[in-house]
Amino acid sequence: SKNDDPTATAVVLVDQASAGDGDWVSVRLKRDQQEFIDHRGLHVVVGHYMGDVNNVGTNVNLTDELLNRNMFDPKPKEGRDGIPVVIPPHMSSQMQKLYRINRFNLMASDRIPLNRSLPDVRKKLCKLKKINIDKLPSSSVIIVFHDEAWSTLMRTVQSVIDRSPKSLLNEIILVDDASSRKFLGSELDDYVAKLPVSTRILRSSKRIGLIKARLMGARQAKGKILVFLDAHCECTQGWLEGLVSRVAEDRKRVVCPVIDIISDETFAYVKSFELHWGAFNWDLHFRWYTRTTADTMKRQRDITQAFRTPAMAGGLFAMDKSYFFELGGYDEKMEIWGGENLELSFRVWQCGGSIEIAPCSHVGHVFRKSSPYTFPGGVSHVLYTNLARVALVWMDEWQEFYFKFNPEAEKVRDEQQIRTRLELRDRLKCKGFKWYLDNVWPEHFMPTDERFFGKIKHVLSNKCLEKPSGRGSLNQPMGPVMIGGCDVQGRPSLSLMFVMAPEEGLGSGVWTGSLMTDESVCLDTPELEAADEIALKVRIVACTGQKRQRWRYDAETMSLVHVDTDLCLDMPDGELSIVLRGCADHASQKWIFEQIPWK
Ligand code: LR7
Ligand code: MN
Repeated sequence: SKNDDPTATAVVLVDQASAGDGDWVSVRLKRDQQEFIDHRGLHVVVGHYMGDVNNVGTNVNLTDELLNRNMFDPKPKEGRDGIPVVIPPHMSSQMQKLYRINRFNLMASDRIPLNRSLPDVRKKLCKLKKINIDKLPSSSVIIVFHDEAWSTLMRTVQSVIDRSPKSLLNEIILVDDASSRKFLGSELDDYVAKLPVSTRILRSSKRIGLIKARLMGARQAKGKILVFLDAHCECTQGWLEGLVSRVAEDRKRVVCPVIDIISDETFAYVKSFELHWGAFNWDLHFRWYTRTTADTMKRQRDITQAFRTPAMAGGLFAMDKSYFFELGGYDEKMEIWGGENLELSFRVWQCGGSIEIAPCSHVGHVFRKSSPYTFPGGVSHVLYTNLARVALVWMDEWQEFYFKFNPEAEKVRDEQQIRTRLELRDRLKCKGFKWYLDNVWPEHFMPTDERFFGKIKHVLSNKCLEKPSGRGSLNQPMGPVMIGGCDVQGRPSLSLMFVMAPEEGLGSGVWTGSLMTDESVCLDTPELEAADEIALKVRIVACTGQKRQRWRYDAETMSLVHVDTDLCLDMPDGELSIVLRGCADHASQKWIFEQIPWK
């Protein structure tokens, strides 16, 4: 039915291997939406729909050919030492077709042997540092998967076996979250039975999501330490010792490796910086941030030292098994994917533990640009349910901030039953979110009662400063600060918000400090090679705490002065760029700090 008949049911079959990204999304289903993979491996969306249906009607039968596990025999030298795989040009159309199945280059992965060599990417000092493994406890490595490709899954397993000291590896537990691909059934059973390390497969008959799948694995684990990995990882030399030695010293430490990048295109192994730490943004999405220069200097004394991080990425970490359950495992009301990483991070910190990154432990992970699998119930319902639960249980008054600016989460807020998680928080006598922000993440950019939070309005044009949409390294926003309408509908208003923690306190008429916004970026000086009154565009870059990012706002004169240069923020007539100019009592230099209630 093509019209808005509310009783019409659309059954849409989309061949995931030949449909482009987002094809099925163009079907807007009104209610009762369900998604699943049927027995042929087809992505099925059932529900009542409205509007146009595009790209529907082709129902290509793909499965047996395309989902077959080894179309290409691995070649012994392909991908060795982590070098990129090059696919011959004549195979590129098939390569692209295969890419869509898992959202990574399956053809490249299949050509790499399961036991490929990898460089030892650790710093020299890490290799020199001797860890006495005789007294270390052993681990259960838990890998959950839903319809993972054979070659990535088995390369994860093989790298664990090949690069872990025997005495530290108690077992490997694979948790199959209701995969539909045939080769993950008895063929997988037969394969793991022959592995030299005890490897068990636990299977869930219905889709439970990665959170409950990990719980299933954890409950069965025999090792003293739980080590979680995604199903498309590769471990490098020394990875396990680096993690376990830290947990063994203090059972309340949760320890993450440095996560290196396995290219989704070429499967090259790319070492990533050891200086990143994890936190989140205003939408509660996990983000990497860089440490400040001062911090880096301090660490120079011993670069092998583990460092603390406010949050973990979620997939790769080691934790004492008894501590994991003492602390409440995971929130079992969380579905499929997302949010559990922040939930565990907050819980560990607020309830007396710590999270750290061990720079001498490196594990590669295939980063994907999109998800290959279905989210039963719909992506946003799943994700925002999980994030709403994080906010409700752990974030105290900051939950109001989160819900106020994230309407998708607000929608599912009242449905959440969180009593048992709040009881857990009580029982463990956990500290509040304010404590977390003050002590674990003092560099944070969340609004507080002591801070200005709101828009910065240009008096003359009635427009507001806005965070740039461009992205720099680490995917942080970067570029010249923008100016735009202060109340345009349909644009996320969060991009207009700035935060300042005035050194003088909010009560006084003059405020000095950095002007931060979401994702730890700050209003910065333009490049000042020719520092005079030549108009130079003011930029937004990563916050560093340096002098060049200090600003002084005078509510009376309405001027915003760049402290380091004593120049004023200006938007010259008729232009839409923000510059620094010699201060003058000119309307183009007048700004209003418009405070917005954050909770
Ligand atoms: O329903 C599902 N059932 C599953 O078993 C959905 C997923 N899974 C499996 C899946 O097969 C995979 O092995 O769960 C694992 C993680 O799923 P991914 O690889 O699709 O997730 P991701 O790498 O995109 O997401 C990151 O955030 C997730 C939030 O829930 C999890 O915490 C992932 O473990 C996490 N991955 C990492 O931390 C790796 C480093 C990425 C970064 C930064
Ligand atoms: Mn992953």
